[in-house]
Amino acid sequence: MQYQNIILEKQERIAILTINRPQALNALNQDTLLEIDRAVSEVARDDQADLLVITGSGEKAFVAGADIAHMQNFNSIEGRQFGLLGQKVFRNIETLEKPTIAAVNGFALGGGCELAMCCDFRIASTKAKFGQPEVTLGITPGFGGTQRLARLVGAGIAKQLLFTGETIDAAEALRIGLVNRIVEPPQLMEVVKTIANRIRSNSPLAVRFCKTSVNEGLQTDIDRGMTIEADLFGICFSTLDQKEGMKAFLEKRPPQFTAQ
Ligand code: CO8
Repeated sequence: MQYQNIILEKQERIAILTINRPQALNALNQDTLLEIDRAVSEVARDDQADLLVITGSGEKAFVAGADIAHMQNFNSIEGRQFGLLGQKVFRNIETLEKPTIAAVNGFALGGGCELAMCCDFRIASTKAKFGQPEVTLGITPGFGGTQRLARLVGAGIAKQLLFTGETIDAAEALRIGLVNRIVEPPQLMEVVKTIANRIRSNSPLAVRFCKTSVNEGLQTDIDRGMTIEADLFGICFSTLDQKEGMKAFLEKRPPQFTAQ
């Protein structure tokens, strides 16, 4: 499929989606959001793609936010529609039945921080910077930022970042748990691919069930969460991956998972 604002490529069964508008620090306008959505659907259908990595092109930015020039003259209906579009696209990434990793190579502000947060986890370069500066522009986050930031780092730290609009560096993002690891810029994609390959060596079904269990469990009470976990745990025993994983362990050899 042809894209103007993003690049979708595959390296050893890892799909890499690069937001590619470096002249606007990869800011998200409507066309870019629609292309991201199409690309995510493409990855969902692609049997040769096990995992999705999202990153930004150029040395400076992951994504510097929603496109301010695009939003400047919105009325409230257009604003709501744009917010709903971004929310839908990001929710599709969050619920993709394949693991997703944000490789945050630079500024991840506003919609960029929100894009990173809808991935399963974030690995950042030491040059990355994070923030939700919307209040400095007279708006609130609109692509899930108030919801996901509070769930990820807790309500107190989320409110401080949201109310001040301050930008934090990668070390602070690591300290508050917004990112899992920081690495020197030249090593970012290599480290992300190493983690991706480690995930790929495991049962795709079991990994997918872990993702579903965490995501759905976070939206409910602990008792319902335990039921979700027990149901998925039970289903594992109807899969060939479980038979192979346990057989391989007992035979002291690496497993050959088939996602069945
Ligand atoms: N939108 C549009 N263009 C942008 C954006 C953006 N978010 N960020 C940067 N650019 C453009 C600049 O206008 C500039 O263009 P030009 O060269 O034509 O003048 C180019 O990218 C380079 O940027 P700078 O010259 O500003 O680069 P600096 O290194 O000086 O600064 C910063 C880098 C600090 C990242 C700075 O560009 C900046 O502050 N950007 C804006 C960050 C921001 O406020 N992001 C939040 C946007 S709002 C949002 O994301 C809300 C999401 C939910 C929307 C819901 C809608 C209803």
